[in-house]
Amino acid sequence: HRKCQLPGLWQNELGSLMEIHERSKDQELVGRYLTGVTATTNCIQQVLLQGSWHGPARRVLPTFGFIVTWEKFSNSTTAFVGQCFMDESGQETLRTTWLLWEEVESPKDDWKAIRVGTNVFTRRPNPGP
Ligand code: B9F
Repeated sequence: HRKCQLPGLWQNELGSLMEIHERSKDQELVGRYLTGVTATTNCIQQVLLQGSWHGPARRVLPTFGFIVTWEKFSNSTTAFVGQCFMDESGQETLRTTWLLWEEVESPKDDWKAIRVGTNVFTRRPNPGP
């Protein structure tokens, strides 16, 4: 049966959009991330995402990880890890856990640098030309 695929357009419960590009033969994951939420106003911009996955031919329900650096907003970085799932109708979802490290002034402040959470992404139809 059909394997879960990472390439395409995805949206999570926060309204964030990500576009993962097709990369034949290797495990490379590259694309663009457009967050639906940000602490800074009027600054919602797309940034690069990069990672790797067990695909396309290797696993039916592949795990993956990718990094987003929010250079347009601030000096902070989010790492997402997760797995692609498929229901009986063939609908794919990505279940992820993320860690966000926010810039702090000194190592003594590292305790307040981290935020953690989960995001579920569902596939969106690719926009037409
Ligand atoms: O708003 C974040 C930010 C970083 C430093 C100042 C503002 C950047 C965008 C993060 C988006 C997160 C969520 N979006 C999503 O799709 S990444 C994980 C979530 N999933 C204030 C200080 C640190 C955070 C907010 Fe900031």
